[in-house]
Amino acid sequence: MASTYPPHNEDVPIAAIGLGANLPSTVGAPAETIAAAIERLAEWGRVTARSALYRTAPVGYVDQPAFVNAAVLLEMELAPLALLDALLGIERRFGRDRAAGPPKGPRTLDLDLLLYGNLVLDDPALTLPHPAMHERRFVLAPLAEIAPEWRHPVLGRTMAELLADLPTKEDSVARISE
Ligand code: PH2
Ligand code: MG
Ligand code: MG
Repeated sequence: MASTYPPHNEDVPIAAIGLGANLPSTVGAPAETIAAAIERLAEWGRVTARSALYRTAPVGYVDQPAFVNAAVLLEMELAPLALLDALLGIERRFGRDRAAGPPKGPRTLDLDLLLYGNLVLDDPALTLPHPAMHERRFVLAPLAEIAPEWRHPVLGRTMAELLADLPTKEDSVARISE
């Protein structure tokens, strides 16, 4: 069996989750929402690593406030689609309304399932790895901080390598916490 990164109990799957927010939520400003969302994630499993918070320039739909982004590793017993349901439930608890606003537009909380062990999945409800993760500095900067050696199961490159491969745009992502 191919090994996953980081080393962990082989019986318990590990997921990488990207967090993002750029509107105030029911608990406060984006940085507070992200901290509170990580506490909610810890109710579903063991948060084995969490990145710093990053202030990031909006990508895709550019006429919106800067985002706060982060990443965590979660060891848990949930199957991928059950974990996705849990993430959507947490988004709703922080006031996310998927029907409101433009695609890729402002949001109170976005929880993206980026990686689930070495699983490659093409399901109408969930694509793994997350199909755009390797193109996004706001995803790779926090994730490479906590899982630099985790190898993308399709591209075969580690998170650190994928980050280094991105075109330089030094001002698009800035670390704002320890
Ligand atoms: N999320 C998006 C669209 N654009 N830009 C940044 N900087 N950070 C995000 O999390 C983000 C984005 C859609 O999910
Ligand atoms: Mg999302
Ligand atoms: Mg997203």
